[in-house]
This record gives sequence, C-alpha cells and structure tokens, in this order.
Amino acid sequence: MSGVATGDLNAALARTLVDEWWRAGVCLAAVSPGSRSAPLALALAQDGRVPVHVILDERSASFFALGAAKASGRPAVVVCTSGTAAAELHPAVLEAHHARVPLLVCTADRPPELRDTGAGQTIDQLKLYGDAVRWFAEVGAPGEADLGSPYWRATAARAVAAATGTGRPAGPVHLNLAFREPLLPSGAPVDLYPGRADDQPWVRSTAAPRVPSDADIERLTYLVAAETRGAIVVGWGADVDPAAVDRLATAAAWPVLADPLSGARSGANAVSTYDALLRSPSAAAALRPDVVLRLGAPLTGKVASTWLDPSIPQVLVDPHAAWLDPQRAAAERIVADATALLGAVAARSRPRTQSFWLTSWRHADAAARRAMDRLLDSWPEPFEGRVARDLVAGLPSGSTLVVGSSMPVRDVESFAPPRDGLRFLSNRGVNGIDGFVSTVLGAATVPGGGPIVGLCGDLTFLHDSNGLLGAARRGLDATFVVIDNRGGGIFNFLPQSALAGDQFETLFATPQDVDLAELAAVHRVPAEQVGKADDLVPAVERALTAGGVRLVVVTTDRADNVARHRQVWEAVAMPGGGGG
Ligand SMILES: Cc1ncc(C[n+]2csc(CCOP(=O)(O)OP(=O)(O)O)c2C)c(N)n1
Ligand SMILES: [Mg+2]
Repeated sequence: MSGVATGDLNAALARTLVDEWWRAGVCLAAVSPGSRSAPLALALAQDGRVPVHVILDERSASFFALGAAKASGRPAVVVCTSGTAAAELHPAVLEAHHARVPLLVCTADRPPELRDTGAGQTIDQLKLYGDAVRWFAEVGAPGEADLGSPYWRATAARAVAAATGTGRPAGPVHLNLAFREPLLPSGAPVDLYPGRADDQPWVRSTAAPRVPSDADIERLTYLVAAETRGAIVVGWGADVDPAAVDRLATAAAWPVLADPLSGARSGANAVSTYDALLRSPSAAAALRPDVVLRLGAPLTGKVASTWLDPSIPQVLVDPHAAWLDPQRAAAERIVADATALLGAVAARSRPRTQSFWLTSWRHADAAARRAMDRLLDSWPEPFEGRVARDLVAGLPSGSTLVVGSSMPVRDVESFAPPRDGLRFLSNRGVNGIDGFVSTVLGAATVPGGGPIVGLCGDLTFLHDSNGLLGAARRGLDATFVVIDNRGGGIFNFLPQSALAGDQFETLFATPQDVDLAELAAVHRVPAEQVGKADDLVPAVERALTAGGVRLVVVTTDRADNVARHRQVWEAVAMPGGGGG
C-alpha cells in the first residue's frame, strides 16, 4: 500500500511539470476540458504563473498555442484529455514540426492496464504523431518513488530543450501522461522534489550558435567579388536580420527578392514586383542571375521559384538544417547563422559602386510598381491585390500581420511594397488553411506585441470559426480582415476552373452560404463591411482603435479577381511597365 494517495501523486506530477515550465519561460498553456487531464488543468490554474486559456476545441487550442509560440518565440503548452482529443492536435503538431515552432503537447491517458481493453475514450497514444515530434516521452503513471527523484523535473526540462531546438531544429514535443483514478488530490500536503535554486529549470540547455566558418565566409566573399549578376532570395523562416541582408546586397550590388513573410522585404535593394515582372519572358531572360544566395524557404509564388531553375547555381544558407529546397537547386549548402554569415561577408567585401545589373533591376521594379499602382488605384471597388498592398503599407509600425494561405499569402508577395516595422507571421510550414483564427488569437496573447491583424479568405476563416468560441471574452485585441469571395478564389486560377457544368463550383470553389458578419455576431465579435477600396485602411484603423476582437469583411468576386490579376500582369509586361 502506498502512503501517498493516487490523486496526490497525480497532482504532484502535474505541479512539478507546471513549476518547471514556468522556470523555462513557457508563454502560455491552452487547455481543453476533459476528465483525464484534470490533474494538469488544476495544477495550471492553481499555480497561476503560466497564463491559461481554456479552449473547447482541441484543434483550435493547439493552433492558439502555436500562434502564441510563433509570436513570442517561447514554448507554449497544449493540454488535452485522452482519445480523439489527442488526435485533434495533429494538424498543429505538423505545422509546428515543419515551421519549427516550440510546442509542448501534453496528452492525458489511461494507465497501461486500461489500454486495449475497451476502456472508454482510450486509443493508442504512444508516438501518436510519429516522426513529427522532436521528442516523445511516455512519462508513466506517477508512483511514490518519483517523489524522491528528479525524474519529473528532468523530463519537463528536457521536453522544453527538445522543443526549443537545442540539438535539432525547434519543434513539437509530445508528453503522454497516464493518470490513475482517483484523478483529484485528497488535499493532503505533498512535498515536491525541490527545483534548482534561483528559479532555474532543472536543466538549462543551450545550443552553440552555428557560427559560420572562416572557410565559408571566404568562399562566399570570393563569390560576391566574382559575380556581378547575383541575387539574394529570402523566404519565410530565413531567421535573418534584414539589415544584414541589405548590407550585403548593397556591397554586392545584388537585388533582394524577399517574400514579405521573411521579414526582409525592406531597404533600397528590395525588389517587390518580381512576381509580376518575371511573368514577362523578356524580363525573365534579361534579369536572369548567374548565381543566387538563398536564405530560408523558397519564395511562395511559382513564377519566381521556377524561374530560379537548377541550372542557376544556388548557395543555400540553412541555419536550422531544414533542407528547404524542393527545386533541388542548391549547389552548395551552408549550415550557419545567416545574420553572422552575411554580416561577415559584407564587412569583407569591397563595395561595387557601379552596377548596370542592379540598376536594371531597380528600373524594372520601379516601372512595374508604377504600372501596378496606377491600375490598382484606378479601381474604386476592392481588388484582392490592392487589399494586400494597402494593408501592408497602411498598418502602423510595430504591427503584426498574420497572413492566411491561399490567395492572401500570394497577393501579399505579389503586391506588398517594401517597408520596415511590420512583422509577418504565417502558417507556411504545411500551408494549411486550418487553425487560422486561433493562430491569430494566440499571437495576440503576447504582451507588448503591438496591433495584430489577420488577413485571410472566407473559407480559411470558416475552417476555424470554432476559434471564435469565447474569443471576445479573452481580453485580446485582434482584427481579422476577411476577403469574402464566396469560396476558394485560388482555384479560379487553376485549370479546373474551366470544368463544365457546376463541377468547379461544387468540387473546388465550394462557396459556403454563410454571412460572415452574422457568424461573428453569434460570437459577439463586431464586424464592418468594406465596400470601397479606399475604405479598407480606415476601417482597419477604426477596428484597431476600438480594440477587442473585430472583423472587417471585404467582398470581392472570384472571376473578376482573376481578370484583374491578368490585367496587372499585362500592364507590367507592356513597354514601360518594367517587363516590356
Ligand atoms: C487544411 C487544408 N485543407 C485544404 C486545403 C486546400 N486549399 C488550399 S486553398 C483553399 C481554399 C481557400 O479559400 P479561401 O480561404 O476563401 O481563400 P481564397 O482562395 O479565396 O483566396 C483550399 C481548400 C489546405 N491548404 N489546407
Ligand atoms: Mg475565398
């Protein structure tokens, strides 16, 4: 017979984990209701040091935690009960895996003797997420011996270390936590195994920065000196200081083609119209580089990433050892911190003062921007490309723009002008349209994070409308700009848009007959409808000033949207349009 009641052992394990998480700087815990997870839910609530958000739908809860972890750069905890609840976390686990986000997933479970026996709400949760997690631990039902050992503290600390990327890239970690009944504590005092002094975690795990080697710096410096016609291409996840990119680009006199999601579309060398420009065969040929320095993921749009075909030698800087190279174009790969590498190469490079190459790029970009802006400004009704352009240009400095997949992420890449002071977040690990509302709300929990705006399509918004449950009561400020084109507008750009009959609408566009403002109203989220292009930025400003969770709906038409995109590409390809 054990001297400590089972419920008190459950509580001791849960309290120890929570204490270690707080010590390790966990930003929040998203907890979904359930019985088996009660010890953890209670410990989090009673401890009070890690902010807790209770969210009914586990899929929303996990994306909420993902958004918080992405925005804060700190690990976030997700807690759920056993059974299908654990499976609801899988999409966010996959996004965290591919986007390298520290997510501590804690699934409550029945103890081993109740598994595979038909006991209720029990599935095989061991290694449920497969290779998508950096570490899986079956912690085991708590026993009295554990109270006298640092096992739980060390497990919690190792989970944080594995999630934050000391050793491998950051990513999700799965702790499976078996609790025996009675689940709740008796109230008798139990001494926890003491933690380290000075509120330190049990293990403070650090990773040496991937300092670039002298040999890599030398080789890249030589390349920059030898190649006049180079380009720096920056995608999401580059994890690079934009100032370092700009410094090297200036020294090399190479253009910077940066997806806004990379945070590096700024500075005098940034080319922001490459998607439209490179659709013109003559511009694509004239502006073809001899060498490319690539940072982070590939660019979002197909046009520029296929233009960078594998016959152009690419040097890929890959600080997280992520191998982001679907084109198989990298001829060289440098596993090193990009900011340090670019900074060192810039410092050693003799600046190129005259560059016909960079001047050609600048002229083409400026002409394309003029042609694009002229057309966009001539349309009084909202055009999706203009929404992206105006939102990026118009948000106050210090804001975060969370960009949804589908057309918003493409339009932001195609139309956003260069600027500083705006942070971009996006679930581009696996490009899902799921979990968007919750990702934005999770990002909005980060203290001092500035205004948060989420830009997405109607289906993306609807996919996670459960994320709106309780959103108005969390004390968060977030504005959603939803482009309502009644369905998946991206599919109107694809060959299936020509399918006969109603096949295209039924199988691909899938318009949903939902009034988004009414849906928001159900959740006590106020909405404003924008009818004119000029009204968008003032409406967003009003929403940000008013605070709380708000919706701005912009109605567009899918077929018209395709036609206008084509008009922009044609205008840019005309003589004088940059691509002509
Ligand atoms: C979870 C998930 N399911 C399906 C898809 C496939 N998909 C990509 S875009 C899209 C339509 C998105 O429509 P909407 O949010 O309205 O954006 P729009 O295309 O109109 O810009 C779908 C279903 C996906 N990316 N992720
Ligand atoms: Mg849509």
